Amino acid sequence: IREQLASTHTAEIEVLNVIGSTNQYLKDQTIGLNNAHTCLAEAQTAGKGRHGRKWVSPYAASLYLSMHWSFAGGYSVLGGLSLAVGVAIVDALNQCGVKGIQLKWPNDIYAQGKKLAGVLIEVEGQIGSECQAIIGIGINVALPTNIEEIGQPWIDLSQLSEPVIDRNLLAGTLIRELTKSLTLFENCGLDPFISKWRTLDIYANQPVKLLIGEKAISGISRGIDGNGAFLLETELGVKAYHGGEISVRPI
Ligand code: BT5
Repeated sequence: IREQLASTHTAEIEVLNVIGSTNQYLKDQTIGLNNAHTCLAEAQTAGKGRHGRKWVSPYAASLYLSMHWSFAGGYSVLGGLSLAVGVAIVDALNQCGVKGIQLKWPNDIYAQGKKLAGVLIEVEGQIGSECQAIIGIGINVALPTNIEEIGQPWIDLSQLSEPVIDRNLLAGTLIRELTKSLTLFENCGLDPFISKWRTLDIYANQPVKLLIGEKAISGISRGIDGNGAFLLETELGVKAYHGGEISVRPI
């Protein structure tokens, strides 16, 4: 099914040098963009993560990519999109020979317990019954040794594959996998991605702490439900948690 669906889209690709943020670049021009329209940059001067956090984006050291996709049905159909994108990233990395990747709910890509890549999905206002999503991905390829403070343990592909992976090959593979996965997600939702996501879950059955604003709840991670919500087991039973304001930490 994936191959058949993929044949309906051709990605238009813009390759830029230094810009503020590839997500912002597409956000500034969503009207008129076709699905799978992609931009890549060599460096970002204002690379962003979630909730105003910064994505450290030195020159020619990583992949900075954003893809536009418009979803019929509005915001309500986008639950779990970052999980489907995570699976697409792992598929692309596997095809490029990088193994041992894990996913951390809801939007992080890890290797050897350190952050390798991140996903930032931004949704623009609804136009008719459609909403415009910008799917931003940063993957560390070979960060310089004098990199500025990142604030958490990180890893890059140069530490995971020898010789270091070619960025053009990775970009091409990622664009193909994303196009397939977003087409599949648009047609079938999160369902086709769930079992694979569960096999990649870094916290499967581990004790964790959920941070919800000022509140912290401890329990055992029980993966995700069919909508992509995080499942936490406490003495009160298993409860599903949704929402971008939630972070998960190991105990
Ligand atoms: C993310 O946010 O992980 C989403 C990152 C998305 C970046 C891409 S690059 C292309 C596109 N254009 C953009 O402007 N953004 C997207 P979050 O879960 O909030 O994680 C942010 C945290 O990750 C920071 O507070 C740091 O601790 C850490 N971090 C920052 N830069 C990093 C890097 N290069 N490698 C690993 N961790 C990093």
